[in-house]
Amino acid sequence: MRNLLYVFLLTLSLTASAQKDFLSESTSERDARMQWWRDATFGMFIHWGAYAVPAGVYQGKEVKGIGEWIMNSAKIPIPEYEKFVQQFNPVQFNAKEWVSIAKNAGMKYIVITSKHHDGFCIWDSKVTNYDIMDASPFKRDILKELSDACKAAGIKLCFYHSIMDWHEPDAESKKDYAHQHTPQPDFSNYRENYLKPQLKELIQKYDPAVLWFDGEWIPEWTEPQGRDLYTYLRNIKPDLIINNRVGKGRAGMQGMNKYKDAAGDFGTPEQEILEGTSDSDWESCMTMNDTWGFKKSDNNWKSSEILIHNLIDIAAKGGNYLLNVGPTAEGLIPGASVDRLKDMGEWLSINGEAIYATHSIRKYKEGNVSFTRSKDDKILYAIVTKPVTGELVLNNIEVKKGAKIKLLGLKKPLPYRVDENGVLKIQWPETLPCKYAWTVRVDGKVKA
Ligand code: H79
Repeated sequence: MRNLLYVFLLTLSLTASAQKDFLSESTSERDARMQWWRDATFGMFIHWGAYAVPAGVYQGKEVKGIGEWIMNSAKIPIPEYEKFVQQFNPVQFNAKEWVSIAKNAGMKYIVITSKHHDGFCIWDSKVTNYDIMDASPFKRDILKELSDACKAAGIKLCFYHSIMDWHEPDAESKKDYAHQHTPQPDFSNYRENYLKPQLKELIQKYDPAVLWFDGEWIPEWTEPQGRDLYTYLRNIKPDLIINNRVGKGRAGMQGMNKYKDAAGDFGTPEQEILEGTSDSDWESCMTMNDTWGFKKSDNNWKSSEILIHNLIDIAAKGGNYLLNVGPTAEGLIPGASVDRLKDMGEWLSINGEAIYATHSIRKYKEGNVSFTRSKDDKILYAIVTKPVTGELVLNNIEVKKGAKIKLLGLKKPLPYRVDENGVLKIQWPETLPCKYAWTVRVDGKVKA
């Protein structure tokens, strides 16, 4: 009897110590874990899966809405949608080329859809046959190839993973997003014996730096389940970063948490940028046109100028920018995206100092000028987003006595004066080193 009691207590303590409570870590532990992500500032989102095959068209008709939702929007039955999976054969896919497009754009991490809502898995999964090896003719492990290419290039690889799943019968939601009608879906079976094992597999095989959840709004998913999943995943990989869609904290498309202590490490504004700075970590995910997954009819591309201005606005407000590409069914990133990413990379090769590893300032903007500051607080960056004629006038800047003011990309310092009212007046150069926006580097700060 006594022995039995010992065995019982031992088991109990082992179970308790095996599951560390990562939900209540200290600020310094959290800061250390988040450091690379905060410094990175700019990442590439990739939405890629079988939806690239229809590319927005079903039965000869254009389907409204975002490309990766076509299964739901066009009410495509599972066996019909599986035909797209059977045709998914992106023979032109070249992981090294994608990674070099991201790297040359100045992006420091990639978040790709391991599985979107449609349920199709683009890695070699032992948990399901609905994956790239067993259900498609391609039979190449996309995530493995990307993982190798990212490692070689020093880019962090991360996975978007949908909690909602329109293919797994037990994942079917009461809200019936995909119109499949399983008689008695057992969501807990899906969660414990499908979702969690797949995520464990992803971590063990490819060591992702971030897991980026989505589709958490189905009523079957709860905050306690989110907390359980968060704890489960960080017990597998302690320094893993996880977005706030792991639980139920997210307040709609605005993306920040609606209650305190919600599970997850950062807020996720979608297709929008926060109004101002925040005390929480956040990342705006946005498209370059109007779809995430490739849609052949969508040519509504944002200009390079808008994309660069968004990056500046986000960096000044202390967030990250996760900018999406939707590759084709052949495996190519659309040319329009590649062109814009090249422009962003050129701009960042001159101005990156003002973007990466900088901090935000409460008064982050004055007119057309956005501010960031170096971590040691010694350098102020004033990023000018509209052409200037004559002098750049800044009302609220304190310059260190005798300091030189420089424009990033130019050798010679810029002449300036501080007038009797303390207004800083900088002579604007005739020739500029780049297009779209220009950074003035000042030894100084924004006045309190
Ligand atoms: O993967 C991309 C999209 O497919 C996915 N998120 C990005 C990153 C996406 N799914 N849905 N939407 C975007 C728009 C849907 C919003 C809604 Fe809701 C879902 C409206 C109601 C449920 C979430 C919860 C937003 C408001 C409440």
